[in-house]
Amino acid sequence: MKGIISALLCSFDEHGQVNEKGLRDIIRYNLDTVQVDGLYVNGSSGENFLLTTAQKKQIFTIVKDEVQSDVPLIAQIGSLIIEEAIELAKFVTNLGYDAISAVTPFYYKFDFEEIKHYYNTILEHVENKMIIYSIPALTGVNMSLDQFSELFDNKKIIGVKFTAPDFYLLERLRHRFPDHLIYSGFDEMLLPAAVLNIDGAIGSTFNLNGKRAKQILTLAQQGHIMEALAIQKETNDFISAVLDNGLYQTLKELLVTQGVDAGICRQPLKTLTANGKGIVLDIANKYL
Ligand code: SI3
Repeated sequence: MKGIISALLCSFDEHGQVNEKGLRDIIRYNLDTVQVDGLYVNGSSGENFLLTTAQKKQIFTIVKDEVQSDVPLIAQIGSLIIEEAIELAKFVTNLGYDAISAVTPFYYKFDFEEIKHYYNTILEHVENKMIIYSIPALTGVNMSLDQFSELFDNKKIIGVKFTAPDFYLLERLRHRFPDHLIYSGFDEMLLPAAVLNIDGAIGSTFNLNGKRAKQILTLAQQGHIMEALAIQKETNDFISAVLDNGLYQTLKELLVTQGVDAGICRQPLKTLTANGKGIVLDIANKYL
């Protein structure tokens, strides 16, 4: 489960329903055109926190059916409702997902004991491996090196998706846990993370830009930092244009320009205006 892993986008129709054909198209684009090393399903990019339990299960099922065993699959099952997290963890484990992942519980400012209890409770109910999903900017949960270490005491917790600009902590984690899987989560900071010897990266923009991301990771691993930096610069020009126009909406519309039926986002995420779609065409012409 190393390398460049797409945080999979999902296609929704104008009623907010999963567009199965569109989702299969997005998966095929990731596997056949971008050639990513794995898929992270129902993360932020999959609009997970806007989905019903039934929709989450539908997406997990379609992805496994389309991918089979071609690349590793990680299922994000985290939920504030612990019963839902457990139900989804069992569901994807039965489907054959290679690992589960759960975002740190958020909103209520849980203390560390509560967060640890959350992970350990999920894992008591399921025979699968867990990747912690740490994204402090969105959850408000900042964990220290020692707290990661306490979580890693549970042998089923095999790694972390580290989505934070804290390279000191990232280096300390890498040094202390050489055998855990450490993924970078901010695509625009892939190179500095790669220099710290991460195992891979999980990100939204890889649905389109995964080839450049792979080059950055490989060049950094080979010590060709300046070559990697040139590709990171081009990547960041792409990412900043995407962010300025609306992240997930723009990524989906970019897929549409490539013939992929990527649909629209679920409410309350906005849909692109005609002007926004025009900007997408410019981005596509420049970077795809
Ligand atoms: O689906 C996911 O969980 C992710 O894509 C997480 C990933 O860290 C992304 N974060 C968010 C909030 O979307 C990044 O890939 C991010 O979109 C990218 O670095 C642009 O800022």
